[in-house]
Amino acid sequence: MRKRIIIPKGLYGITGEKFANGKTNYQCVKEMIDGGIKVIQYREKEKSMKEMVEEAKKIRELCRENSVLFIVNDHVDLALLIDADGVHVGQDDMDVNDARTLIGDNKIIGLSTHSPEQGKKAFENNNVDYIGVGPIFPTTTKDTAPVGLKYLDYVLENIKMPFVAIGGIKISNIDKIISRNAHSICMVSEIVKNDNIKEFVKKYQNILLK
Ligand code: 3NM
Repeated sequence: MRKRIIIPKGLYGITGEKFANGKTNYQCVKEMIDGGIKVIQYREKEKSMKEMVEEAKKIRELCRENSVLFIVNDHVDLALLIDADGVHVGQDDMDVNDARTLIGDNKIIGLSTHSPEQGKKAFENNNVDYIGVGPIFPTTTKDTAPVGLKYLDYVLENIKMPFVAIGGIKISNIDKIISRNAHSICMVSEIVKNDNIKEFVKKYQNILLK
């Protein structure tokens, strides 16, 4: 039976160019890596496939040079094309079993989950390496209603697999996630909006990995 691939603990970085005050996805990823992040997801909802291929190839190389895991959001074809380390899908994207057939056993598959039912189903399917758990707080980055800390607490109690706490996580509320000992934590807008992304990431990696 296939063994789950464990994603790194600490911060899980996702691109979010429209919140980045003029910085490109590439620049943001570079700063996140300089700050010590170990996993990056390329998430891009606004560019053409042609633009995404060009950009993702460059970011893929940057991650490879720095031994940082590189995961592509939504697009299994793009992940395959650029030999990403994995793909992250949502509930309405390609089914994880089909994604596994395409991408093979040695790549990472992440699945967004928003309820105990979805989390439980993901846990029972060993094609899923990790789950996204959220949105924990209100967010404008994704059009999904917040599930609150209740679902996070359910996961901590019942779902023994790696997960990323996500959605509306900011300096003002991250303590609620840190104190619960989440496997990894994602902040999209809160990271990329910083003038000094590197220092911000470094600070939280130190807190999370100590
Ligand atoms: N996925 P921010 S919430 C990309 O719950 C994404 O699956 C979510 O962005 C989920 O940190 C989310 O800016 C947006 O709120 C996270």
